[in-house]
Amino acid sequence: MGNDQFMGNDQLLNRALQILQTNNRDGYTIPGAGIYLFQWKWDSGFIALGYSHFDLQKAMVEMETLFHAQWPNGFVPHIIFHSDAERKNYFPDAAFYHSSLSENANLNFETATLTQPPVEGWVLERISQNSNHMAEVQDFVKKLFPKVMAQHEYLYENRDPFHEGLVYIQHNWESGTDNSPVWDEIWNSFEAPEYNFSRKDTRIVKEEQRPAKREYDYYLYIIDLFKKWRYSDALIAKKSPFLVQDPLFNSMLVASNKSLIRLGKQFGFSQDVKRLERWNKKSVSAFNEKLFDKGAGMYRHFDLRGGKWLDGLTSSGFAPLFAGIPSQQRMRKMLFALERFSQNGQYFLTPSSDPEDNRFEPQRYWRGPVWVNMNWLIIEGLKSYGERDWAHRIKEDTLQMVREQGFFEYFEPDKEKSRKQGFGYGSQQFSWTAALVIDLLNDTL
Ligand code: 9WN
Repeated sequence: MGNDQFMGNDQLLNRALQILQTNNRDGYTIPGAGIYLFQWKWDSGFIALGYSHFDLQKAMVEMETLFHAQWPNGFVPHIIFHSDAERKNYFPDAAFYHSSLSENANLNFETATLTQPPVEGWVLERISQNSNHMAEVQDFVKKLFPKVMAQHEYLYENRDPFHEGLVYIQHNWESGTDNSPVWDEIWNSFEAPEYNFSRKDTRIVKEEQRPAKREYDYYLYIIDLFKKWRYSDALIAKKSPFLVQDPLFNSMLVASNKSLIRLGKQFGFSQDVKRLERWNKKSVSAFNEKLFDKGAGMYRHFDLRGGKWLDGLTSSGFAPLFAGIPSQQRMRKMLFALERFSQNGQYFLTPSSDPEDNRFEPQRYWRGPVWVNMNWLIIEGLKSYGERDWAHRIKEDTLQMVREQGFFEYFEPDKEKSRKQGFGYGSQQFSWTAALVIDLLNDTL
């Protein structure tokens, strides 16, 4: 850890390669030893992107394994519990999710019953680009295209009850940003019972870096409600207290739509291209109309149940940059918001939640620390707008943070503390940190 302060780029790269090798299992990659012992959906996307720079075979297998567990209705679960041996080491486990209660479940796999941001479309396109369009990779893309398309169809048909072009998430775990302060308001809107269970995560990671126990009660209770409704999307849309149009999730959908449109044209999926274009046009305009907060200069979460924005600004509100959603003018406003998140350079970009919010906690998971995957999305977004200096700044922040703190899951945002402390938070050899550092180091930016 301390040594990482002196790591040059070659050492960073070697360390990243080692981590992916260590975390690689039979056909998939665990996010982090000890704590995340199975395959996670959006992790696999970032990890496959990292592999595509040095082992295309692994990149393709990672994605194929993920889609083996896809449900017949197009839904892709966020955890695939491949290993029976590790079952006792993660909670909630497959037994708690009890996926067979759903008439749509894929009974060949033990899976969770929630999903995660739909990154797969743009991941496929980037793998294809990184392979220089090699024939074998083209075949892989053609094979996976309909599966990714089916996921988008599932989302537009089941997660958009008012046909707005924006899909909702039904659980905080679907956002990828589990204990973000934006959910607090929802937890305050209903009562969850106290669950009696033993936390597995806090055996590995300090309690103050993880969500609070009381929050877990809410996370579990919503799943229990879903079980009562046999995971019917229609009942969930009608009754569940948690129904949110999340800017990160919808940005990933739009970015993937755009990639699928380009890939679909290339590979002759013309009917699909037409549908994707229709969906996407609607999504982008609803996104800009409904989720942009002019005062804050960034995008917000919309609570479909409460009929208003959720309280709080988070790094998810910058993700639309990655999908090319804001106009140039809006993008420039977002730069001011980014600067504010850095607190005049006191913090590495991009703290996961607003440092001026009194709920900001720099060590606790999605309530303050910096995450490499969010930075990577913002860097790529800024590049696409021609904002190379900004992109460069966030890339340098990211690499500096990893050099000083190590390949952690999430990072201390305060630059001075980072230098002195020499470690980050959460899992210590985290796969997407490694995979995305590989991608960043391959970029000439
Ligand atoms: C629940 C695996 C996952 C990430 C999420 C991150 C965390 C899981 C957990 O770990 O969530 O899905 O047990 O805390 O928040 O983004 O995909 O790395």
